[in-house]
Amino acid sequence: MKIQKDQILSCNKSEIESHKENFDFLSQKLNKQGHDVNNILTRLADFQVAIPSWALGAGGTRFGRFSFFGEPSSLEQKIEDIGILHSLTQTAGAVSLHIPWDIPSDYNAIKEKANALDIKFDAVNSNTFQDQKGAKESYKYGSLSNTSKAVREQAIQHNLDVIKIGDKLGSKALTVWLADGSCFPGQNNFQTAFQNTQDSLIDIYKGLPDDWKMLVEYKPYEPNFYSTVIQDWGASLMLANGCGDKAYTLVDLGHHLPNSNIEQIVSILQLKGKLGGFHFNDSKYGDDDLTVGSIKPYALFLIFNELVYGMANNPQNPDLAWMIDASHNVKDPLEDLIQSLEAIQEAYAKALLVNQDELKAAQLNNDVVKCQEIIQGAYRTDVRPLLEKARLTRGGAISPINTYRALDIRGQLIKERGKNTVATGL
Ligand code: LRH
Ligand code: MN
Ligand code: MN
Repeated sequence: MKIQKDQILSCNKSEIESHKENFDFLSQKLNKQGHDVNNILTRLADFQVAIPSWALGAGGTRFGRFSFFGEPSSLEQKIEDIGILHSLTQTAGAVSLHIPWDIPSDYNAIKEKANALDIKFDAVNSNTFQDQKGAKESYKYGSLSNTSKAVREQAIQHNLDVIKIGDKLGSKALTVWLADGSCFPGQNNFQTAFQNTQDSLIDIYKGLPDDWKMLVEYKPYEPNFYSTVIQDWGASLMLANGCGDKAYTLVDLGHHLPNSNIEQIVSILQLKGKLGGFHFNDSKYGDDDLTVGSIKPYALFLIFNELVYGMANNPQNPDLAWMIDASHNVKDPLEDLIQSLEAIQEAYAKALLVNQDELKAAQLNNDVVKCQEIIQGAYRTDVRPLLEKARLTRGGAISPINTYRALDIRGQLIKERGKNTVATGL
């Protein structure tokens, strides 16, 4: 299933008038304020976010899973779904694979398919949080941190294998997330678990190609509920530093205790040149993996404000691997991803409207009220016409959700793939 350009064009027809009106009004206003609208549009169009291969099927909880039907049941079909997202939004130009959930069977065919749809292979994710079929050792009590050398070696080898798979596809980063930890006090020796993890990561790092990055993801709890070995950015940064220059911290928005100041974490990691990747989602309580921007859009904007500052002022920090890490069980996964992509672009566009020079001057004058006016002035601007324009100039949809529904994409996928499909993943 592939959306044709003229299908999008014809859907755009009914929206073009009002888009033009709204865009002209906004761009005139922004130009008057001294913004370079064309530059903002280019930056929006250039901002591509990877879609995780595990988010294309309806997600589940441990209590149940309700299909949306027509879900992709092979990697090929997942790439096709990302192609649909990309042609509508023009911002989903990459895929992030989770191994072994999505091992390509035919590398050339997969690469050709992705290439034809203008999709790149972003970071590859290893999985040592589940036991794999036929595996000799079990990860029940941890993987890279395990007290057993044989288990650690198996987990190290898996990560090395994932690098090899990613290398064949053109990926340039390995993301390591560990479920390792303990459920009860006294179960683990914190120091031994941490040191084992460091030593294992160093062994993986040794197998990393020169032009690759290793991204170390942290998370405070779940599935372990008393302690997690890589529980926060401090632990991740220590481990990354212990490996070397090509190792970085990865921030997943849902992996923080309530009310953590994520924008400050992001800012300081960039200052130190150690922010390597980002997983977008939203949450009310924990690692809820809800649609980006659905719960705390202001927090997302504040994070983007720091990211924009860092991208402009911290050349010591590399380009980031951006990925959506959201998945749940009440929305059509493609519509959900469209909403997430929109929320990311919206927060980014608003952050680009913050006048950094004025903000710096207000900060130097300790004009606290002015600082807040500048930040919130940008946040309160309705930037959606900018997003529409950025998509439109690339042949995308003015409204991706409306077009998705008007073209009855889910209906067509069901016709093509059948009802009883199940995607691999969570
Ligand atoms: C863990 C996590 C990590 C995994 C993904 C499936 O909660 O955020 O990034 O790889 O979910
Ligand atoms: Mn994540
Ligand atoms: Mn998570």
